[in-house]
Amino acid sequence: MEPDKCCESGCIPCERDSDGQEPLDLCNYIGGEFVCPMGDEWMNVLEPATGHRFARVPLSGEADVGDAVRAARMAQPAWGALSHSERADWLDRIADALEARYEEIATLESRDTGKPISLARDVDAQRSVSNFRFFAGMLREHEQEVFEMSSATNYVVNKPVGVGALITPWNLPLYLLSWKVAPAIGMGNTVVCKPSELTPMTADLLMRVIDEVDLPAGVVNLVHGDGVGAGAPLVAHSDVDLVSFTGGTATGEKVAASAAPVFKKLSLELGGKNASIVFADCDMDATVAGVVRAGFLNQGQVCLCGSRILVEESIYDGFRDRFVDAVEAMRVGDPSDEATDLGALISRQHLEKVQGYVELAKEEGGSLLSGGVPCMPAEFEHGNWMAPTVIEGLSPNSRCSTEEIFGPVVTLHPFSSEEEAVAIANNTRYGLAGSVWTGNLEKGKRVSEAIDTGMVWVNTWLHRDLRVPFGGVKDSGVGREGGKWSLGFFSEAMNVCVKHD
Ligand code: TXE
Repeated sequence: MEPDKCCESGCIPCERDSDGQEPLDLCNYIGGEFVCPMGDEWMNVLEPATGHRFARVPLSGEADVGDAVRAARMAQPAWGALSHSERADWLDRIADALEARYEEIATLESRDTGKPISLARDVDAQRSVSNFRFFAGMLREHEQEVFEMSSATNYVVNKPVGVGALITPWNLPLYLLSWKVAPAIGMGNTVVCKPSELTPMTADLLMRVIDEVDLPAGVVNLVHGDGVGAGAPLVAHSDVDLVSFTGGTATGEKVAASAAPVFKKLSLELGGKNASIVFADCDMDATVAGVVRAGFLNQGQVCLCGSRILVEESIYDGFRDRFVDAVEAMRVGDPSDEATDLGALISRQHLEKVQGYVELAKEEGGSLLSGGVPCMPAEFEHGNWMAPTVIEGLSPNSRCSTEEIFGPVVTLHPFSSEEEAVAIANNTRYGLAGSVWTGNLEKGKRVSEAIDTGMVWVNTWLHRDLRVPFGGVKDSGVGREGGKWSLGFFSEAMNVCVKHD
């Protein structure tokens, strides 16, 4: 059913925006139909760059969640009975249909999140398509594991887990949703998605694509809403078998507390406070560019961002000056402008949180080397703007140096030895990612392996191969997704042992 049909059932009319293309009032997608929520609570979706209303998202409740889980449960047996290659064909159809809307994805994502259009195109749109294609390829290549004994043969059957709850945040909306949906349905599960209420537009687009390609009804369902009203009942639902969650660590704790007592399969990808470690023997030009990108991509709102920059003492002053020059050369501005490097922060509340950390940094003894409020044209005066901010002079134990800020704020710290660099890098409750910059690859590998995180890059950052494990240690999460780890998480490995005649 097309989104506007739900208006005919007498519920709130689906307004359309000025270009007549996008529904302003979003609907849930349940059992292959776009449906209005049962209640009548809505939330305005604001454009971060202007503060203007962009759409309205339903604040669905327990009853909507119940319908979606029921639809997913009903669809699961038939979907789970398809072969890997049949499901791979469905993923490819979704990828093709998404690719046809590449520019639409980029535009919606940029408008909805405030990120620069170039980033939305090259990262968000590109990865959303390639996630479906990649997992289609993996499913086709997937071979049953066999373990021979002299007296018997073991073989492993990867069965679907059942109904999955997929909960995603606002920083990389479709990128992260597609990263979960593709392997989840690829392994024969059916799913209920709960995207961030702040950035629902591309999740809605994905549902329209899924509807357009005629994916069997109930395989992918979506319930819009906030964490308390829709996310929590979804995680707690007795008919949900697995939960894949990406978001803040505090929310992850609640999700784990709800899912663990009933033994739901659980994957948590949470926050980070990642270190970029710069050694004196690095290639200075490439390192400055790489560390700036690691610090400020997506306005610093990526869990992998390197927000603590540890610099070997002997080059500290020279690196700092070049780094600050490069940061100040970045253009903060209109997200729809191709030349923009940094757009707006996701929300007023988040901006205030990030600015609060800058104030705290001053109280903790830090000095601001750059930052402030950028001067924006009148049309952006109600947007959530902040210049990229560089702070030095903080103790590595300070709150600003150890807590996740999740904005365009980095702190610089000198170190005098490898051991000290590793100790500072590990001096946080988080353990997601990191990067090491050096001309000595042996040292790069040695230091990488000493850092307590799930992933480290040497002389690069966010250099992603979709086959590798992705996830964190300590308070950055539980479990791994990516490549065969995703296929493993979204399935139950069953061993069958057949005694030889
Ligand atoms: O995320 P939340 P928020 C970090 C970052 C940020 C902080 C809070 O530090 O400042 O988290 O951000 C849903 N049960 N990251 O509050 O609340 C919610 O509706 C089930 C890091 O925006 O974690 C949304 O769909 N679901 C992160 C999703 O959880 C619940 C990216 C994430 O929202 C729920 C974003 C509940 N009780 C923020 N409460 C990363 N790892 O990349 C909320 N939700």
